[in-house]
Amino acid sequence: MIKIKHILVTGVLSVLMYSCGKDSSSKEKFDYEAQSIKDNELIVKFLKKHYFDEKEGALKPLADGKTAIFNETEKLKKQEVKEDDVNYTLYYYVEREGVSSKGNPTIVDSVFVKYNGVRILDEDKLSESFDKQEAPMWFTLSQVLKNGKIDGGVIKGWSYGFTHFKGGKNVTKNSSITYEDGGKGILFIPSGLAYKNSRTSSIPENSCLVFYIDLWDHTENTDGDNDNIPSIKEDLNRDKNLLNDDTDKDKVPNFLDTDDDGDGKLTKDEDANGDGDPTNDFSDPKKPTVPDYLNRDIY
Ligand SMILES: [Ca+2]
Ligand SMILES: [Ca+2]
Ligand SMILES: [Ca+2]
Ligand SMILES: [Ca+2]
Repeated sequence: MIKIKHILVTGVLSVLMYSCGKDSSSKEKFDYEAQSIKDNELIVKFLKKHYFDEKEGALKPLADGKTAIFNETEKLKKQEVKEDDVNYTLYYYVEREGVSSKGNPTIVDSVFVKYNGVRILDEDKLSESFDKQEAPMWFTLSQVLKNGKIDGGVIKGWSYGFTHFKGGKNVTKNSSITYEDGGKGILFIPSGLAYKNSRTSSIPENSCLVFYIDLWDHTENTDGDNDNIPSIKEDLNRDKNLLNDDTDKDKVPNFLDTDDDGDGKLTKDEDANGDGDPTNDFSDPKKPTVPDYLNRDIY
């Protein structure tokens, strides 16, 4: 009798463990491509069933005499993006592009923004706000170093989305910072360019997000590691992925690495001609096209 009980217990345990194992392996095999297609269908349906109410600055269910946002072809644009071999479509609505003479931020610049984030619950409905920032705040659109570790930074939908807008005019008087005519619009972000199949405290997995955004300003040529080379120029292979450029293979990507070739001399000091720009110094006659800051033989 006791023996049979023992066998039963073991049997139950192994089933539990097996199903745990199965769960984690099915998570690894998550079909991002299928989710991307599903998300795109949902976003398109949503765009066809809503219009943008300019007075209230909000998306509303389509009503008589209104134009679905999907058909506002002058203002609604899309960007095809490839991330980890999966194709995504990001939609963005440009209510106002912005007037800043600095032009558009790059995917790695820092931006000064206000926002309100909601989720698409279904094609007919948005959630309540899950995150709202009414006073503008600075964000870097790339990953950042936090306590020596690489932090994921903002969602990819933001990195790409903000590059379609410009900041405004700084009209600050007294102490309260104010900008006029900054970029203003809406980002429609598939889950794969947001939190993917993981959840946060306020957002379930596989959520398509909608952000009402105001871009007030950005830092031109944001330099993530202060080595006098703008982050965007440390994307050596120009694939818009800054994480796969690591010249000295020290697991710190160049845009966050203060000594890119690992020769012990800081990149900002590998500036033979002293013009403050380490990208135009080529001291090695054997490697005339390799700048000193990427050449271990020169230090
Ligand atoms: Ca660097
Ligand atoms: Ca160096
Ligand atoms: Ca130089
Ligand atoms: Ca060097």
